[in-house]
Amino acid sequence: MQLNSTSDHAEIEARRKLQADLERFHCRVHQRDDAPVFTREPKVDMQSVHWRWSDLEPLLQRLGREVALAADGPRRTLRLHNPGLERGTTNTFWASIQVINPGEVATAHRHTANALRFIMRGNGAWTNVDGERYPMNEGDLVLTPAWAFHDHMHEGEEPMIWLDVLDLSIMHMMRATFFEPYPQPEQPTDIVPDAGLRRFGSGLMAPPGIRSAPTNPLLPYSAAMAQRALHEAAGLPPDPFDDVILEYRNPIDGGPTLRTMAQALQLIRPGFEGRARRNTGSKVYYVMRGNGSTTVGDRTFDWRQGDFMAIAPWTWHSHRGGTEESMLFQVNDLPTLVALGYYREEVEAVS
Ligand code: 1HN
Repeated sequence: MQLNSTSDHAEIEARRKLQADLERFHCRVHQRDDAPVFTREPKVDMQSVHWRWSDLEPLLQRLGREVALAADGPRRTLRLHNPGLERGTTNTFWASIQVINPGEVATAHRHTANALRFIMRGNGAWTNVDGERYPMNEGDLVLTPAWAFHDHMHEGEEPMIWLDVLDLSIMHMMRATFFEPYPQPEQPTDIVPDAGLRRFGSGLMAPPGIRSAPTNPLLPYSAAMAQRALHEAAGLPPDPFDDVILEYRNPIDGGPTLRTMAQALQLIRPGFEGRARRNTGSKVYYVMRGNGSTTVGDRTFDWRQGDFMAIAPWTWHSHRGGTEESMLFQVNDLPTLVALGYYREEVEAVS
């Protein structure tokens, strides 16, 4: 900072003295050496990270063998930790990989955090969300909206893993953390099974008269449904950034599945060279199959099946196809940014 005159020094000194007098009234004035309140563009602490399946797989096997799943305790999860943050995968949400062994029950509880599960490997587990019991098979998405009771049980033969994403950092920042165990380890199942799926599962037809609901009443989005839709969309002209991409939607209002986090499924085909874009908000990708690369800032992540990537806010990123067709699952916090009026994006100019 340039100091031009003695009056500048006097003013700085006056601010310091004023501050000292203000402390006991719990007030402050800005000091010239305070960190600025505003920056022209976001200053981002979160880092963009690439996690490789070749590193994760042995760690997951160890976790499943060596770490017990206690009733009423935390889930058995490997958290994808962001080195730029104290906690979490991005600045708003946590992504972890949950391991459940045959015969185990992850006991029932609820919390204010919105959650989703995306099944990575294995078959034969069930989740019960507020009395609706849904199978969890590879590629399925199941939602657990805020404050819904949920428990999971595994009736299959082999260990299973799935991705859990929870908006925990938003919940913490809002000082809105509530948690409650269910009185029994498992919830009973509703008399009419799968009510939400029966009412809204087609996505195109629904009982008459329902125009709104406090939260998305549809909890499961099956792999078969989502992948069929994506392959239909592959017949359209490619999206310049994402090749082929569809979002999972709330069937009542067409909005995102959860209030804070959106999910999408994407195909990236060999030869695709996506344009670069940056936006406020953060994303995590899971590579379901195939290979390709994503340039993030000045780095390139060469990804393949089973890998994860986190993209930090306001960071340029673009995708490129590999040697095989790839399918990626994505979670982002755009609904939160949009709801607050903070969403921005900038796209690379066409050359
Ligand atoms: C949680 O409750 C689940 O219910 C999964 O399965 C992962 C990660 C952090 C905090 C709570 C679950 C979680 C979690």
